[in-house]
Amino acid sequence: SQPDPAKLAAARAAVALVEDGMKLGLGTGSTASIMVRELADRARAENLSLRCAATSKATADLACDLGLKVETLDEVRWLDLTIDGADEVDPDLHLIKGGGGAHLREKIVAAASDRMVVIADPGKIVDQLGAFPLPVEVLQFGFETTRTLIRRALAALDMEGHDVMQRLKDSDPWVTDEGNLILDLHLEVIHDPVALAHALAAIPGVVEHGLFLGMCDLAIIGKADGSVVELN
Ligand code: DER
Repeated sequence: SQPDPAKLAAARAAVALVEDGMKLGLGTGSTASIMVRELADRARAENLSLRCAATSKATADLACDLGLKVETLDEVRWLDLTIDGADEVDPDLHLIKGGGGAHLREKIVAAASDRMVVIADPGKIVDQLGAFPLPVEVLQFGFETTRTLIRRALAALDMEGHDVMQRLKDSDPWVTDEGNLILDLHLEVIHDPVALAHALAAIPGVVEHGLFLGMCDLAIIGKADGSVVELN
């Protein structure tokens, strides 16, 4: 099947930023997967020497299968550039990520990078975050306690009354690469992402939330006609 033209345009523009010898973070999701394929093609065509750290087992497997050199983040240590997708991008380049269930490793890899570039189709652009359910990675131990503490934290922020749903894969609990669970917070709109991020991070059973604040340096938005718009 042909890749989505908007996602392909964004992926190609991001891959054009890659220089020989770079250490790269490879994102997760459908847009990032298109990027990995484009990157592998370019690396082979130009005989680029690259070192890559992946944000999920799925991305690591794909990159390896396509001939890219994938190492652990600790082996690569620090990255020149991470290219990843997003579920929502707001005007401040704050992101919601985690739709693919990989936001824990994605945030660590992005934090270990000199530059984070997001690639997305126009549907990801929002005025305010929150229409996309906010993913929160949660330990299995005390899962229901953590869900209760999240609900209390939302109430304290006048955000009560919204669904806090466990993510399922088919009819079983979704389990992340790290063996944790995911709760999706159906908040509709997030007026104060910074306050929400701090409140969630303070809850003991919360491993990581999908708000990426101040981490994205450039968003490349692809269009169906093959053009791109750059937001920074
Ligand atoms: O899970 C993630 O963070 C992915 O990057 C997701 O946000 C974007 O996935 P998509 O490119 O398939 O829309």
